[in-house]
Amino acid sequence: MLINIENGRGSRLRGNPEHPVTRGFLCGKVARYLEREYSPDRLLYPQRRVGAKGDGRFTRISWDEALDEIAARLESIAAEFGPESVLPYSYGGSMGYLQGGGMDRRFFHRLGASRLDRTICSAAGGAGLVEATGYKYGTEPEQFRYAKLILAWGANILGTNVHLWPFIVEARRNGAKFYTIDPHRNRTGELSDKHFFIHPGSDAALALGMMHVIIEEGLQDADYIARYTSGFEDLRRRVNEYPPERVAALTGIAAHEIIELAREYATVRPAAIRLNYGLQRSERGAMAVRAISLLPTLTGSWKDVGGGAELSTSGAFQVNKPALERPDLQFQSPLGRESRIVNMVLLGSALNELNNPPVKALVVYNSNPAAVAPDQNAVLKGLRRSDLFTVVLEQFQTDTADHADILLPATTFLEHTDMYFAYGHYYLQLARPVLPAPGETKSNVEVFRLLAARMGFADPCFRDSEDDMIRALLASDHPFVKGITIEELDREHFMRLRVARNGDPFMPFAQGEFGTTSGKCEFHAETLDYTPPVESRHGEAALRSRFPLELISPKNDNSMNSTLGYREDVDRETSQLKMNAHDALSRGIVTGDQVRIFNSRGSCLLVAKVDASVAPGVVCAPSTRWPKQSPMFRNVNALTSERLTDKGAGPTFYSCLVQVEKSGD
Ligand SMILES: Nc1nc2c(c(=O)[nH]1)N[C@H]1C(S)=C(S)[C@@H](COP(=O)(O)OP(=O)(O)OC[C@H]3O[C@@H](n4cnc5c(=O)[nH]c(N)nc54)[C@H](O)[C@@H]3O)O[C@H]1N2
Ligand SMILES: Nc1nc2c(c(=O)[nH]1)N[C@H]1C(S)=C(S)[C@@H](COP(=O)(O)OP(=O)(O)OC[C@H]3O[C@@H](n4cnc5c(=O)[nH]c(N)nc54)[C@H](O)[C@@H]3O)O[C@H]1N2
Ligand SMILES: [Mo]
Repeated sequence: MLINIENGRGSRLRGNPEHPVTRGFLCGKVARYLEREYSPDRLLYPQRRVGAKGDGRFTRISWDEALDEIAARLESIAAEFGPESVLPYSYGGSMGYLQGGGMDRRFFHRLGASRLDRTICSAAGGAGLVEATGYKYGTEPEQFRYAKLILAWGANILGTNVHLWPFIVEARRNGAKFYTIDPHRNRTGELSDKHFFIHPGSDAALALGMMHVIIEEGLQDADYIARYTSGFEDLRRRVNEYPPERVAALTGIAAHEIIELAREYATVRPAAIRLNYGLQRSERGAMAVRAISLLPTLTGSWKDVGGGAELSTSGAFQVNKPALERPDLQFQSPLGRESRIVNMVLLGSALNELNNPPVKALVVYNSNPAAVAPDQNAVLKGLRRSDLFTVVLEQFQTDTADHADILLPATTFLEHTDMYFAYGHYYLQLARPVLPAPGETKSNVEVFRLLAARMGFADPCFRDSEDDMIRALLASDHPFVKGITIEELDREHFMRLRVARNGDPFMPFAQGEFGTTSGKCEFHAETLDYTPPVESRHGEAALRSRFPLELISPKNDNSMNSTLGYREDVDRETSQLKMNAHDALSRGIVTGDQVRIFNSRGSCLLVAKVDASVAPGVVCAPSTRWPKQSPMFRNVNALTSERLTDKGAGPTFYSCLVQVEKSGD
């Protein structure tokens, strides 16, 4: 992006017109980022908590006091309980390699702290995609313009991936049809040629049903299958078990629509699928992604420019992560071995139940677990433990920050150096600071560098500059990255990974080359199947009878997870519960009513919006609100569970049964 600076102050942010994917415009939320940059609510000084945990009362201290105290506490906790009693917690605040996973990793590895399994976003889908293709990448966004049929499958393109939208507009101008498959008919669905209301968590069944039709009607690409796949006959037998009538009952999509969709998908060329992470936040999330990702293999669509499928591109960023993160430092820690791994989705249990050793210190940066982690009541209970020492590095005073013992002020991406990967395109990017860091804010890299010095960590890597770290990352022999230099990145700012020759489209599986030992896509039909989520309309009967509604809490168009939760307009949007008239009427609820939404794990208050954007039986809460903006200090994650996905150990935010009632106050 580009910034205009007047008298040392940023006055305008714009997209860079030369960028081949973002092409000169910003999404609505980042276009307003300067409001955040200069917000009076920015955290500017280190602080120590004075009130109770959660109250949010703090007093200003100096950096020396803050760092001395953190170093002393971490040292004494590690000495008494073992270093694994220290848990780092970080995720999506920054997509930068350095601020998101650089000096921090080195620091915690050398300390011997528990390692965090960062599963909260994409782990299930990643596992499913790798099972299907062997890699975590697919069709380039730029090639969608050549498609004649585009399926947005659990992908709110206008809301969460708006830079793909102009390519879809271009395709449609050239006659392409655009369909959405989603339990929520959002803005993207409203603009589609056809919307399929699918029952949450049933996507694998739909994909298997489409395969059934494709194979029964002989619409598969026999040549592609013969050359580049194995196990087709088993697949044929397996999908035989998924006739349209059965799939209709499982998905809520009529049998004739399933048949037409399958025929159209197999015969209109090129056909591109944009699946996104929405559909893998369910108990069968990995299977859903796996089954959908097999569709372009079955039809040979990977051969077409403008065909194939895109879930993520992140697997192409084959930089030298070990050189950045230095996992080898674990062997220099007092532990002298690899430390235990804690799944970030299970933070509630980790804080309340983990033993040998218990979690005694928590260091949070780039994340707001009090808002975004499931089973919020357990998370908050853990964060309120009086024997837990919590450090939070933040830009704003989130709910998590309110629970810190020491709260440290963080810089924004406009104020620090970083190199960025992406999961929606193939450009590696470098950005230098353009604005001065306000107050006493420091970058994550700097904070962990200072802490390492305080704790006497001698390895020279703790004195690395940002540029040293970037050079370490770029020292990769992988053909996608090899030869890209920091000097070139400084000049160009964004560089396409070397996934294809200049000007050529990246066609990862046009000639097979799947990430398996044989290079063939292995269907492995014996493990391909569908069972409904426990928390769904076809799930556990006892649960369903008490909590009959399926709750999904997808991204809000104007939010960035919980990052912008202090904005009034964002708070209004994320305090809604969308309900179908059928479910509202039977509960005496009309638009504007305050409703209580509850299950056995907890409850929260929202404002009903009765419309036709969801089908009967489904409720939808655009997320993620700051809990403290609500009168009950809870958001929808008070309802979501720690149950993990079928593969990848990811969260099941969208497999969540609830009941809704009109609330008294
Ligand atoms: N505006 C905005 N943009 C964002 C974010 C944000 O918070 N706001 N967050 C960023 C992040 S961290 C991520 S991971 C991406 C996510 O990007 P997306 O995956 O596109 O976003 P989601 O809203 O999570 O889910 C996409 C769609 O899946 C639907 N969905 C839910 N359950 C199911 C299901 O069982 N089956 C099907 N077929 N669809 C289902 C939802 O209703 C939603 O419309 O967006 C990124 N971009
Ligand atoms: N119910 C429900 N829950 C969800 C989801 C959902 O769809 N529904 N989505 C899930 C998904 S996909 C994701 S990715 C997670 C996201 O959860 P998180 O990774 O926690 O992301 P955010 O909520 O955006 O919070 C990031 C925080 O990092 C801070 N930050 C930004 N840059 C920096 C920096 O450079 N340094 C420091 N120290 N801090 C910084 C921001 O101020 C912000 O408060 O939420 C998950 N939770
Ligand atoms: Mo995410």
